Amino acid sequence: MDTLEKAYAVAKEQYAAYGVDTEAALAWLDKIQLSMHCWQGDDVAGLESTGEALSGGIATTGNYPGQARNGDELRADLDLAYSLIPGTHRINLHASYAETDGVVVPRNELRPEHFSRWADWAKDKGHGVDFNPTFFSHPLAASGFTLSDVDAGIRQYWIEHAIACREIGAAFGKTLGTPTVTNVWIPDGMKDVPVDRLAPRERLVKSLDAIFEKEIDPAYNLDAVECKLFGLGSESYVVGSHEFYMGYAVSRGKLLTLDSGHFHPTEVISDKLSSMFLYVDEILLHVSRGVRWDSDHVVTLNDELKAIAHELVAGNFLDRVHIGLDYFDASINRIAAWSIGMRNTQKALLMAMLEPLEVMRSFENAGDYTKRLGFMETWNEMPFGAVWNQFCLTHGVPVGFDMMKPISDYEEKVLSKRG
Ligand code: RNT
Ligand code: ZN
Repeated sequence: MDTLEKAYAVAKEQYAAYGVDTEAALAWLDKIQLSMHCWQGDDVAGLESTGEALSGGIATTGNYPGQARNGDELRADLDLAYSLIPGTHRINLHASYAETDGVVVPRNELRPEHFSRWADWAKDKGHGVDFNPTFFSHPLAASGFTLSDVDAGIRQYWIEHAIACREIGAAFGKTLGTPTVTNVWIPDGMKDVPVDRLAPRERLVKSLDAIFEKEIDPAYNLDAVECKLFGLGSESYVVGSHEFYMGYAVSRGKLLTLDSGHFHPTEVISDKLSSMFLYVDEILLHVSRGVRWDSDHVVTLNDELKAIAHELVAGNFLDRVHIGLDYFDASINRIAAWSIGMRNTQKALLMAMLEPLEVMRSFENAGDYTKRLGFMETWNEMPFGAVWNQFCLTHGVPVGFDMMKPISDYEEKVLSKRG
């Protein structure tokens, strides 16, 4: 037995002493597919080749070499990232990643065939696809408004775009045999204090209702709506706030998207899950990490990530949640950024799956909060890493920092050669 195997054997016994079956936890984690966001690979640039700068109050900073410049490069980079992440996972695409061979296709005219390369690749590699209409980096979003714009023509363009995207989502879902979650996030908002907070929200409700008017089989496409507190340049007012979409999702039976970077700095989505699951069937997560004014740092294994995972497991919500990642860091190797965030999300889930909930609940239910705290704090000393390493080993992916080796090799051979 080598060191890692020995460590796992000992860890297994330590967990078993608390009634925790590590093999069952590993088998459970195996069932969880995460949706990896394509946009980390090219700094949210997209493939439309219209030369539009990133807009919508989101921004990437950094100029680390190796940004993917076309679909083939992006897919090659994604392949490497997936090879470092245990299990098979989904891909989350934006409409701006259409491949139209140099022809500029208006976004309201996008069709499934503009994504055929993605569909072929996804089918070949076994990735389910999730999708997003792109309401930014576009001249018709230059006012800072899209679905809630005062101009009916602008609203109509974006309504048609979102309708087209639901059809594309459904086509992916049908082809791949797994429903696409199509997520609507719009940047609409104001830098300074508005006079009228109501009218744009009334317009947004109407636009969304028009988008969702046609029923689509949930076996092919599921609709989600994503709120935000503020963005760069929309500091004073965001039309699609939390209350707005919470009400919309509940009243219309849509999925609610909770992005962990979209709330006040001390406000956490882990505390929202048990409330929202009482009122919506399913939730889409955008796992991210807010740092001061930025909502999109690479996901680290921090307290909030662990808390989110705990809530999903303890509340038995894993079959009602779609876990997507959403961040973009252009200051480090982008493949590492993907792998680190994905692996961390899996680690947090595994930690939660290894918790002896019965034991922990018994202290709480007895009102013994001293023992509850004592137990939870000493539980941190458990040999979690040995169980995680076992998961990596059985999936044939690198253990620990060995993950960096193939990334460094690829950086030297491929990424450093990109202009
Ligand atoms: C922006 C939202 C949104 C985007 C992606 C690119 O704040 O989080 O989800 O990050 O759609
Ligand atoms: Zn998001």
